[in-house]
Amino acid sequence: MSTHGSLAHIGVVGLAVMGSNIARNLAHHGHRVAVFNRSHGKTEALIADHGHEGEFLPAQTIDEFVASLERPRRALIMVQAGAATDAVIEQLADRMDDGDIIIDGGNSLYTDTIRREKAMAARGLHFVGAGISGGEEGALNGPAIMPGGPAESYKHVGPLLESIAAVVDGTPCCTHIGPDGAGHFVKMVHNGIEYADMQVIGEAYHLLRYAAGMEPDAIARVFKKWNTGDLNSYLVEITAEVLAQKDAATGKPLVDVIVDAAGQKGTGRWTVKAALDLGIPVTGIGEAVFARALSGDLAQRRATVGNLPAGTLPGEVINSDKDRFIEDVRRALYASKLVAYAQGFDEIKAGSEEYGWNVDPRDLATIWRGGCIIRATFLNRITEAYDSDPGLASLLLDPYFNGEMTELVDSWRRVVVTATRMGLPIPVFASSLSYYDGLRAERLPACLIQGQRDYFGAHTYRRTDKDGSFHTLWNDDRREVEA
Ligand code: NBP
Repeated sequence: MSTHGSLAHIGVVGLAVMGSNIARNLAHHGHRVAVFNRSHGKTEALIADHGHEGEFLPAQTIDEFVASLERPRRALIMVQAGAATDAVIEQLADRMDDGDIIIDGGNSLYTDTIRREKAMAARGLHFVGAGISGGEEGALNGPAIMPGGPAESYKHVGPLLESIAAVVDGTPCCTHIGPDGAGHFVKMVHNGIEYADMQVIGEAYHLLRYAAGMEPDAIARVFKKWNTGDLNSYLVEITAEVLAQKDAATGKPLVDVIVDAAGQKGTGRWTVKAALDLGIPVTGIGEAVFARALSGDLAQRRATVGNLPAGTLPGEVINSDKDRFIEDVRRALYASKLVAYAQGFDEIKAGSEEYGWNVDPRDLATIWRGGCIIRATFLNRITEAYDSDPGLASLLLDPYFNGEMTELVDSWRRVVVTATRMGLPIPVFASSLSYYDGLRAERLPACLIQGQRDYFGAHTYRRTDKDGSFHTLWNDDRREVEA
């Protein structure tokens, strides 16, 4: 029921799919929620369809909306990221007072959040950039929430946000991540990991389909089984559902009638751009973003399919030991996924150091266990890993994951060899294995690259046997001089 006369605990601006579901979620948890949308029709639709679910205060104007909030005012923005978010922030800030709190729950770029937080702080307002994951279903029934911003404001928004978040083992999937852009940065990397996770699942499917010759129904059963073990996760669970789905119009597996060109909205790309700036190799996420780009260029693919030589190496016959191949693929998937998470956590660590956020990796593994798209049982293991060694140089060095790798690596290599011989694309399986071997390698060809750089650009190099920087006089008598 709408309640007039009392002030709202929190307000939501932007009532498209995410905002209206978050507003309903808040109302379901006993909060009185002011609601406002630029075009009033969405506000009317929310109240008409769901007004009975709790206490809503619908506003026709932004003035009415701000006036309906108790102090300190808390306004959650759920509008399109970018210019729309800036416009709404300005409208709110113009009407708010010292100590009021603006929460941006959209998928904003963390650098925008840093800028906005600074601008709002200068006006005496608190600004909380909160990453929210879980799509529309999560928004309604319990998302994972990653709020950044001043610790002080978390006292006012934390309990509210925690009350609507998913809960795992009694712990809400929401915690204060760090100052200014920390929450949106972490949400961005979460989405990047999601890209890699989806791609490795896709590669596993592709191998079972085109190397082992299995039908989608049978592969669905394999994923269902995998979901009962180490790979237990939301994404593996829905993969089994999607693969088992039949197209009503043709009777074919639905996956066979879906165009194989993947879309993207940008958070994966942002993760890779930020990683490039920070100098962190997120090869799994990068290859996943590029794999979507390759799939999406249908014109180029039309020109190339069938027109590039595959080579003449005989493929392998999987039929003889299909069960072993399936298990090898499962292990390759698990290993590549571990690498993607290890790289994502490396990026968060680097971002945290660069911006002075002090992000605790244990918090992330804990709050990603529920609500969000990458929720997975193995996140408990990541929490344990950082619990026993908060300064872990790489997740892969944690004794548990290290032990897992011992089990996985032979299968992983076999799968990469098989796929490569058969000409099947496995960008994340293969690049993750190369990354892993790069980490293990005693010597890398970077020594030669330093030599080349010194040759053409006098960039100098360091020696293995003494301190200092050196340069070889390549165009003279090739003596080495100290730089
Ligand atoms: P959209 O991202 O589709 O945005 C639509 C909303 O933005 C509408 O309420 C629209 O108002 C409002 N809006 C726009 Br567009 N320009 C505006 C402006 N200049 N001033 C005021 N309002 C404006 O909505 P969504 O899919 O619900 O997502 C909301 C946020 O949550 C986004 O930042 C999104 O990236 C993020 N997110 C989405 C998901 C998901 O699964 N969809 C998941 C996680 C996060 P109108 O009705 O008047 O046009």
